[in-house]
Amino acid sequence: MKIEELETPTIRAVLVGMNITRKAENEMLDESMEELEELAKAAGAEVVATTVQNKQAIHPAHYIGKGKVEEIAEICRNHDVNVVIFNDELSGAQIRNLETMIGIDVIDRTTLILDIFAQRAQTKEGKLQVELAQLKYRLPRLSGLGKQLSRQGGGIGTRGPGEMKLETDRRHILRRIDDIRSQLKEVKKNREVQRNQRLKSELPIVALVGYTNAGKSTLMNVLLRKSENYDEKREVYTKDQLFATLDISLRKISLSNNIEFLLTDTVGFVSKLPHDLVEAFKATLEEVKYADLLLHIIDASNENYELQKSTTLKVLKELGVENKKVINVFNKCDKLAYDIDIPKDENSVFVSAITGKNLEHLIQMIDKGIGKKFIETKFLIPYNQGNIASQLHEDAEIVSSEYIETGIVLKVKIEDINYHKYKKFQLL
Ligand SMILES: Nc1nc2c(ncn2[C@@H]2O[C@H](COP(=O)(O)OP(=O)(O)OP(=O)(O)O)[C@@H](O)[C@H]2O)c(=O)[nH]1
Ligand SMILES: [Mg+2]
Repeated sequence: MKIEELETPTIRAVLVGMNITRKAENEMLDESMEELEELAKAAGAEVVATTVQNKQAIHPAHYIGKGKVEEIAEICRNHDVNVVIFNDELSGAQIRNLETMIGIDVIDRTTLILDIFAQRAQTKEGKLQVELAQLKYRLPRLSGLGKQLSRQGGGIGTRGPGEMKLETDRRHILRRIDDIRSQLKEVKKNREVQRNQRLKSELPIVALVGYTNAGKSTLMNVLLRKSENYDEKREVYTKDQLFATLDISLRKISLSNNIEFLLTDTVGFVSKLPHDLVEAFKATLEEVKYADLLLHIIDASNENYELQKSTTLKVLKELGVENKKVINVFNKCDKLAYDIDIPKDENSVFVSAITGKNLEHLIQMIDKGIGKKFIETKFLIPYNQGNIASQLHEDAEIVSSEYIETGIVLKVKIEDINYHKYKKFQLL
């Protein structure tokens, strides 16, 4: 027997969903509950039971009806359950009431997702971002979290940096939030320096985006293996679990026929991704903003792939990058019972990162996507960079110019290869 098995007590969970009638999104409740189960597993819990209540409206004090609460309390008593996980966000008061009525810990979907992120964060930046999101989520719920705050580690929802500090007062938390924000500002500065160096390299940037577990990191490794500068140590972590990747990674890919680009791998998305988390990860995800091309990886073998696809598009919109050029990469086609050809739509391709099917075709599409083309965009050139402005006049066709306080705004038509030189001046 492995020691970890002795040390890690199993967390046994009951999942609770709410089907509020006449709400369009409830058509997706089944998918959402299945996903909640995956999330619970990803946090290390074993799901004992799942229950859904159909109701016209939520109960303000305990979210679900009293009868349902009693039913859940009974299941928990009979099956040694130690946490009840709700599919929707709960208020502090609702959590407190439910915990009193059921007698064990109650958490919501957001707390669960934040918990997974707290477990997975590796880098200093990732840890700070997750802690910030956790604190911001807990702050308005403090009055309801008396029980959770007095706990130390252990179960879901109590992990994560800063747990000890949460036992002190609200002011302390606010101070900690300020402190994290300023630390993140520093990290951001460093990131900008690195980014400017990268932009100078003039290589186009391709970003992998998509739902968690779609195969983004696997695809990155496959492209790395085809790359001339392949080094096993540069491979990224992949696993059949939600949120395997939390930290951004960037790799140079050099393929035959002079196809060269920088590839970034990012955190995956999930439906109802907590707003605080998206906010907290915006800095990391900013890399996506600077991408020339997005590869939207979709797990074609997942029966909910349409929902997953639209969720990703929603998050991209929230990040303000919905207008980027995108290739829809339908991955895992080896798992499909039927054989799919490349769709007629010229921006889509079916691939398998595992068998290598259609990868050459994808590479051709990437090449085309990052190849020579004209871009219409706006640059803001500060007044003290007159040489840049005059160089730009040579490299691009100036459509219009406008003088503002911080510099000159030039609307230009510029060839792709020249565009990279000025990208850091782009007005986003
Ligand atoms: N059968 C099959 N499995 C795949 C394919 N691509 C990826 N996988 C598997 O899918 C799982 C998830 O792959 P990852 O590359 O970690 O997925 P990801 O999109 O990076 O996920 P997150 O980092 O969690 O957002 C792994 O177990 C992979 O082996 C594929 O083409 N076919
Ligand atoms: Mg990944």
